[in-house]
Amino acid sequence: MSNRTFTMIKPDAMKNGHAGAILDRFIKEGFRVVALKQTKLSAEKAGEFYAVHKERPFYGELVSFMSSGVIIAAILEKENAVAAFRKLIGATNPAQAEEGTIRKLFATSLGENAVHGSDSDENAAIEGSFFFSGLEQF
Ligand code: FUP
Repeated sequence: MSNRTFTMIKPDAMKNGHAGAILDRFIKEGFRVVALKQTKLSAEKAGEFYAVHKERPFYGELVSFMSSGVIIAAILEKENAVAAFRKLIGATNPAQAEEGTIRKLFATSLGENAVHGSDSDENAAIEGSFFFSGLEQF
C-alpha cells in the first residue's frame, strides 16, 4: 500500500478564502507535504485531468469550474494516505458529507466541492506526476 495521495484545493475554496484553513487541517491531521504549488489549469489541462469523466453529463461544467480560477495542488504523505484523506474530506456531495469533514465545512455544492482527493494509490501516483516532477517531491 502506498502512503501518498494527491489533492487540489479547488477554485471555490480558493475564492472563498479557505485555503489557509484547509492546509492547516491537512497538517493537523498528520499529512506531511511532499509537494505543493499554486497554479491554474487551462480548460485543456482540466479536461485531461478529468478525462475519466468525459462521457458524464457534468464533464463540461467540471472542466469549466476547474479552470475558472487558481488552485493549490499538493502531494501528501501519511500511512494509508488515500483512504485516510478521503475520510478527512468527506462525501463528494457536501450535503452528504459527515460533520467536521473538509467538504462539510468548506464546500459550496456537489460540483464545487472545495477539494479533490485521489481515489486509489494508482491514481494518486498518476495525478501527482500530472503536476509535479520528481525534482519537486521531497
Ligand atoms: P470525488 O472522487 O469525491 O472527487 O468524486 P468523483 O471523482 O466522482 O467526481 C469528480 C468531480 O466531479 C467531483 F468532485 C465533482 C464533480 N461531480 C459533479 O459535478 N457531479 C456529479 O454528479 C459527480 C461529480
